[in-house]
Amino acid sequence: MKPTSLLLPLLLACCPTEACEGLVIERAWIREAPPGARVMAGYAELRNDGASTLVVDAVESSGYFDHVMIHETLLEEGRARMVPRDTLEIPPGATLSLAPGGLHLMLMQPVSDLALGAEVPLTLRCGEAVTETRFPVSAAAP
Ligand SMILES: [Cu+2]
Repeated sequence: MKPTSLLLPLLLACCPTEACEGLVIERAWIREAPPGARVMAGYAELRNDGASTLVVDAVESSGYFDHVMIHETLLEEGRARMVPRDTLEIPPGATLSLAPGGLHLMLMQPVSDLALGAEVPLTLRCGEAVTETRFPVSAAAP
């Protein structure tokens, strides 16, 4: 057997994508929405246990949502307005809260209705690294 034919299966099997360095996701949840809702909101606490600033630059939920945006709710002249954000930055040792009334994940166009208790896989990207987690659909914060 030629060395190259030995190497190929190894290359394919090896190297799972690295996780976002130091990222710990806690208290994740997606707010329950009425059937037919075109958008849902996801919340969590993102802690950086690593030594350098974490930059989450994309969030995906393939098979569950068409796309996911990072939003921030801002209060301007007494009115709440949602503004898209490109990234979430978490300094070392810090915890960033995604919570109602502030930063949140805007989960666009659910592929199907998600019942209370459903576990939705989400992928957070930090450059080349990815962290996969599950957000339960819930009526209130855990
Ligand atoms: Cu939003």
